[in-house]
Amino acid sequence: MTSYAKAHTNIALIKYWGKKDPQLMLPMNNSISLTLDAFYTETWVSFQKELTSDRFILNETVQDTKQSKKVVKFLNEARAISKTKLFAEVKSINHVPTAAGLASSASGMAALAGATSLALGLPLDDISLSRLARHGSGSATRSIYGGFSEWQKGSDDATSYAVPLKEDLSDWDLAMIFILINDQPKKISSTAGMAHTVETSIFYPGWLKAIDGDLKDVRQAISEKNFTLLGETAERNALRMHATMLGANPPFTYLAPGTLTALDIVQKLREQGILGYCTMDAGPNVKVLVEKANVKTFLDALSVTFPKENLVVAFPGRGIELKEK
Ligand code: FM0
Repeated sequence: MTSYAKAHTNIALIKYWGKKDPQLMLPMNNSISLTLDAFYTETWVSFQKELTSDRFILNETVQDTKQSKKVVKFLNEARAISKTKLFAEVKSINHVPTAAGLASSASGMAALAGATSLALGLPLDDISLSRLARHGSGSATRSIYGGFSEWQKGSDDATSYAVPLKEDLSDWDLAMIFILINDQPKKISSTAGMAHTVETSIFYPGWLKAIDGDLKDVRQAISEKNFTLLGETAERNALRMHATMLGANPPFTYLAPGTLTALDIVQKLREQGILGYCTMDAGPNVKVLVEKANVKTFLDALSVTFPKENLVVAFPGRGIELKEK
């Protein structure tokens, strides 16, 4: 029997940046994200007596030991919880440019947690799935849900998971435009980048000091459907996260010249009263939060500078789907 899961990626409006406990994957701060329909991962998992080690096949290519490391680490956690010794075959199709800062680990690890839980008979409620996904990747906790969700940092394994904030967005016409500036895998993984930042950045204490205010504003914006408050807070929070990296030693940045060009275009539109707000993750790509009615105006303005095929429009997406196949 093969178990199947499909999970969409999410983009954080309040970022997760830093671990308090790398072993348990507990974050320094809560984060809030929007799950999107455009990018997702499909994963098939089967535990088989015949296997003598785990096998990971990504986009129809067998992965070597190094490429399979995160998946095997996750499977070891799942085996420990379910007390099985069987190895698994994991097949994934990633409908996301891998490791380009488009949060493929979020959809990938959420789908892996879902399909593995189904295969091993582990609990399938949202909180259990979110907790298990956390062992794969922090951002994956939030991809269990559709719409907006918040990862509550918690204080131990049992209390660190995401909860839905607003799953049904049929009454709010939001969209996110992805500007693909570079789809090459990044040089510094988000895991390594955040660890280095927590350890060395003189701005990291400032990041933590501001987080409660940013969280409060985004929660309020979501409950009131206040687009301006949502966007302003998200952009401010993203830039603060990127500032922590500039304050690290040695300093580093994921931002590229194209990132700043995109920020500039969006800011100029805002000056004309056409509202959009930017957020960037551990990569140079920019995601612009807009209202659906303005998507075309933004695409027209951005396509003067960026190739049309590098602009992808996404809408709020659904939570994880599980199936026995
Ligand atoms: O998504 O070390 O989940 O909140 O994307 O695997 O737990 O890849 F901008 C960075 C994603 C962090 C913000 O970190 O790291 C966010 C980020 P892991 P992830």
